[in-house]
Amino acid sequence: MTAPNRNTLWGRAVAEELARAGVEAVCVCPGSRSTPLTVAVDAHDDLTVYSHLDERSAAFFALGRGKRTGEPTAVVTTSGTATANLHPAVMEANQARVPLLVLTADRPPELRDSGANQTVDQQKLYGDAVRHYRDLPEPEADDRKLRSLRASVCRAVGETTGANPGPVHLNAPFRKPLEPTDVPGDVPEDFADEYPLAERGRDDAPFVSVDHAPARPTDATLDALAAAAEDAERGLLVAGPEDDGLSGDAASALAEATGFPMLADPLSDLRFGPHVGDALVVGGNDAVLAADPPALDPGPDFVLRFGASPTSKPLRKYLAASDARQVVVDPAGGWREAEFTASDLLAADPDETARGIAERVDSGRDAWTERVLDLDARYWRTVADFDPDALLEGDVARVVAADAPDSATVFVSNSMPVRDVDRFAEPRTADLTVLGNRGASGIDGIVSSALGAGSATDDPLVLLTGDVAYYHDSNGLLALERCGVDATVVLVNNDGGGIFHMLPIEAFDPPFTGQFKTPHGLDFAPTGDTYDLEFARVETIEGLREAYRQSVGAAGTQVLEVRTDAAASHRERERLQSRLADL
Ligand SMILES: Cc1ncc(C[n+]2csc(CCOP(=O)(O)OP(=O)(O)O)c2C)c(N)n1
Ligand SMILES: [Mg+2]
Repeated sequence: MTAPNRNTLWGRAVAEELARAGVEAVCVCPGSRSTPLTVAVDAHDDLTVYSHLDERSAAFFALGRGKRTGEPTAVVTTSGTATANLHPAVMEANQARVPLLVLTADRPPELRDSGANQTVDQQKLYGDAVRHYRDLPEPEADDRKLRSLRASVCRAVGETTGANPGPVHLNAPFRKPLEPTDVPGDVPEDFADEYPLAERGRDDAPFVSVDHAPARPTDATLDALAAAAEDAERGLLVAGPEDDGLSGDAASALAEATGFPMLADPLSDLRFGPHVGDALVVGGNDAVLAADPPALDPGPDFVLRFGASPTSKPLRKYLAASDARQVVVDPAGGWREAEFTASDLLAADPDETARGIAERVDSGRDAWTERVLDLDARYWRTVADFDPDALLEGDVARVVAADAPDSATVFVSNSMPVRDVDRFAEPRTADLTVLGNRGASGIDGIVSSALGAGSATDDPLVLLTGDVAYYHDSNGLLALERCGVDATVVLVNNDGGGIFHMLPIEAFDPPFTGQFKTPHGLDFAPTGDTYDLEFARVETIEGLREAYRQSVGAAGTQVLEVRTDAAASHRERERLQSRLADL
């Protein structure tokens, strides 16, 4: 059956190619100009539509889903300022390399820069933050144009994945009528018979199948790296934040062959999982490496690095101060090394590289390995014995990671939560997928990103967040009901930005309290009624443990608020730090 008008034909082709190219979900925001796209994705059997009212939340929800699945989620918006609300998530997707496909509807070209309503300049709106941009042609029932449209959508989906995944922007102009109303003659009666490929595409396959083969390191490169690893006296692996980087199995093979311990960032996807133990995973970088005198001295003479720049500043500084040879393995050949200390960049698939080295090396554990593992064991014993009088922020992070069920998806907000997970979350063999927005480290969109990740898994979903981040994206809580996600939200409420106590500005008050710490005195309990969730306040570590245990096993969403004292929590972190001198 031929479409009632060109816009319907166009929207349907977009939806078909999205689904055939592997997109499973589309976040749709209400608006008129995007009607042809909205009607088409809503009607498509293979696309799950998540309806969002706030575009910023929609884009972060899609981002979170992309982080969890490694596949792009699409976002559809109307024209105008709606499109700019996607920008923070696009930036994060760019820098954290998360697949994301943005479809913005636009007014027809002659109305651009004319003063027409809800018309803004959407051309290349996100600049260099997207892997690919295309202004689609105006819809028309035309063989070549429709083939070009189908190819453009497949190309766009393809550009979101591969060695350098990220966001892609398609801008789609439409003129009225936008609804599936009959426009006689707009699509010729015989169009489907004349041009079946343009009209229907390839039925069960995308119009263009895009396949990105991983970049394999050459034998010569692997031989050289293996020789360097064999020669090293104190080798170290560093795994930075990466959603889809080195796998646990490849990390284990590398550790087995080289005996190198691995400093695993909490967001590396290697701090937790069945490989821990085999892969010689150590953690607590934020505390251990900041110890004075240094706990690991002399340091490594050879470092193999995977993932982005580590969250832990002490780890970054430690690497910067080292004169070891440092090889960064980056599948996209990107530059994510802001200490400017790497000596080699290898643009190759991390798993291929790790396995290739492992096959060529047989040196195994030595005294250096045992020293690092022993230090790690003593560090975690110190953390376990550390018993502050009050329930403080580090304890919350410890409970969230230690008591998370096997398996679980744990989204960790920026600011102190991710740092506390680094410092207080001991490596475990439980299958925890720990995610965060560390590409641009915004405290915006955290709730939505977490719920988007939760929408893509049957795992229990946990969000560990600060109060400012919770407030910032409280709009995102609407997705609990609208998108059918359950979560356990552990809300660390220290009445403002506790992180700023760590900065020298703390000593300058004013403006410290009013402009940096920003206590707000907000009572978050009413978000329980507003968003139909259970809100509970916990006061003790036992209370937190019990409420957490119940929540992760229960249906519905529970917010567990822990009120903490930011300054006291910092003093406790320092007290832990001072004990490390004795390790
Ligand atoms: C969108 C955005 N705005 C501002 C900042 C700067 N910033 C970093 S941490 C922070 C405070 C976060 O407070 P909260 O979520 O309560 O965490 P806490 O510092 O208390 O651990 C702010 C405003 C940012 N990273 N992102
Ligand atoms: Mg706070």
